[in-house]
Amino acid sequence: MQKRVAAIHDISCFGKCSLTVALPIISAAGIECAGIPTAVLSTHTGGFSGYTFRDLTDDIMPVADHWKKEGLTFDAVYTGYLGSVEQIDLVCRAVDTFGTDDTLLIVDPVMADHGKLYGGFPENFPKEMIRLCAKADIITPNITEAAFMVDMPYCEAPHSEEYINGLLDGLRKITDGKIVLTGVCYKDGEIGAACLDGNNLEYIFAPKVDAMYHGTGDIFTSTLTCGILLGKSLSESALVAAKYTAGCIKRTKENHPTIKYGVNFEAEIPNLLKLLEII
Ligand code: PXL
Repeated sequence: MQKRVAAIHDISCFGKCSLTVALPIISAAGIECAGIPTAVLSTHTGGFSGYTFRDLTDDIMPVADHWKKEGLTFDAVYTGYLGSVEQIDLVCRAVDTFGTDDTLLIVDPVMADHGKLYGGFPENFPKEMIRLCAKADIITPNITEAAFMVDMPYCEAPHSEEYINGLLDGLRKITDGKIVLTGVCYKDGEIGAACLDGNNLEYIFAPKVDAMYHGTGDIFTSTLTCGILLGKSLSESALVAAKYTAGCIKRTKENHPTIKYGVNFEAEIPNLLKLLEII
């Protein structure tokens, strides 16, 4: 049977993040990707000003109720950027509505990076996001998001093992799910993730390309979702995700494009399929 994911994110009409990344990547892996758009923005919020924001909070539960009524089932729900605290609670309810015992909940608590909350998020947002993370089977916070949720300071790379363990200890108090802490960097030239599955901690690393683009977190977790649904382990999936993301960044950097326009993940899709062992 073809696997089926429900991706719950905003759709930023321009800028290659959230649904405009999750849909093509998950589809390329041969997995069906349905979507619940939580908001429609003209662009993402990083680096653009004057963007439009049409809130779709009121549509979340009617979509979930309809899916339930149709008897639709999903192998995974993958949540990303949510526009408000109210949406966090509605997404919890939506997952309870159409999710089954066999539906994996993969939560990327998208809200911050580089030590700062994204524009428009209230200060209490990380504490509210804990409720959704608590329900998750897998969470994929970056260092900033983890630090905000567990009340630890944000530290720049290179990180100490003690700092990463502190973040992981805090996150395990939040969720019984598996944890993929992204943006872990112990030495120059390498960046990756700490993957905690029960008591088993594994690290994966990929070459660190000296560049930063928007939407790369969404590319990472979309790819991780594919790996998991294709039967790979947590750390195998994270390694595929890290390598694909690094490849997208490298290709984009070589062509000198604009940071806020995102990466050329499209041209790297053949490589994604190889990493996922589809071709
Ligand atoms: O890539 C995460 C993301 C998703 N959606 C919106 C964003 C961002 C990051 O800034 O602004 C609207």
